[in-house]
Amino acid sequence: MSAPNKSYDPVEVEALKPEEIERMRDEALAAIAAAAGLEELREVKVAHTGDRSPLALANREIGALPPQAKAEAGKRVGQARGAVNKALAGRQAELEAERDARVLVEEAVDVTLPYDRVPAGARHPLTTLSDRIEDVFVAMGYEVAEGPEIEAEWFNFDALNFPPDHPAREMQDTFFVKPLSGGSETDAAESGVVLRTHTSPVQIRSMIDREPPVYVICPGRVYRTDELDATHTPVFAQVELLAIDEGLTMADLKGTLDHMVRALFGGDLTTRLRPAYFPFTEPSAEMDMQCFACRGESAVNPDRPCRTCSSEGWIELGGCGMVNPRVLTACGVDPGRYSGFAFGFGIERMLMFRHSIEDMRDIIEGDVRFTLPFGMEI
Ligand code: FA5
Repeated sequence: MSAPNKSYDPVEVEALKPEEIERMRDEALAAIAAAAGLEELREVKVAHTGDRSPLALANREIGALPPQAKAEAGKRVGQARGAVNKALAGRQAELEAERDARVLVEEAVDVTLPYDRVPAGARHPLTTLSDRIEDVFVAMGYEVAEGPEIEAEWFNFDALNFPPDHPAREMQDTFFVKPLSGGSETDAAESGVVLRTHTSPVQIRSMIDREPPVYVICPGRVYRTDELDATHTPVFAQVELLAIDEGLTMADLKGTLDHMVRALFGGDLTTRLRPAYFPFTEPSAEMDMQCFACRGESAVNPDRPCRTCSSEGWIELGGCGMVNPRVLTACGVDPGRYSGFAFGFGIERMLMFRHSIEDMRDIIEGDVRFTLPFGMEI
């Protein structure tokens, strides 16, 4: 074992001289006090307390000192490091407080300022209702079909068994776009042009475009020269339903209508058919649904009047019937093999009785105060 190095003088170790330790401490304290931000303080911390900092390096020298010198040198370095760490923590707290105060000012929100965002829109209740109706039929396997709003007279009338001079054409007051060209009224190419008065021409287009069986639902906008009033508008929306298959009967029509009103209005509501006339269906009927508000009770109980159905117990919904064989023939469908049913109604009227809307003008005027309460139904 070698003898301790008695000639070793700790005072001679440069880094451990008291004035040197003081200089390191003061340099660190000055750098800490001068750090203007938290990022800068982080760098100062690494430089003056990290493994390669002057005080850390001086600390390492202590291990090589003889025992009698270690305590004093350790105390001196320890005090210097303690002072530096304390100053660091103090400056850190100061800078954090400054940052928080600055963020509060810089990111302050003036909640009294008027907002500039465009309010979220809502779908129009007519669209929502039309989508719901489509959903009911799509769930039964029907396909959604569409057609043009500017329509050949042949599709709007002739193919639907409205003969040119027949008074039935007067049933729907028509906007004429282009009169007959003087050619044959049995040919779409030679036909006049109208704004379609109903969605029934989409029946014709669907039968011509598809091989039977055909199951389509045709929603769309239609036009009539009706005056705008509480129950009429010249532009309104209809939904048409068409089913063509082998062996379809009025019972299938009735069952389909019953299902529709139950799906849309709930419960075990029923429908009834009253004789009517449409050139394109034979037999034809007007369809009424049982009142969903009083369930028919107001008609038999004078003590329970009902505003929804005017105490009739029934609400008129639209026209329907078995597709006239002449229409099938005009579309190239063999009436000996196929039969079908059709149904059409107005969406504005359904929306009116569904939500107790008294004036149709409220629906079409586009005032958001009317549409907003219907919310953002999808
Ligand atoms: C038709 O338009 C037939 N195409 C319906 C049809 C289809 C019958 C298939 C048979 C088979 P109508 O002209 O009755 O029928 O009109 C149907 C519905 O449109 C009416 O019940 C009513 O709800 C709505 N309607 C008619 N005129 C207006 C109008 N000016 N404003 C708002 N809704 C209207």
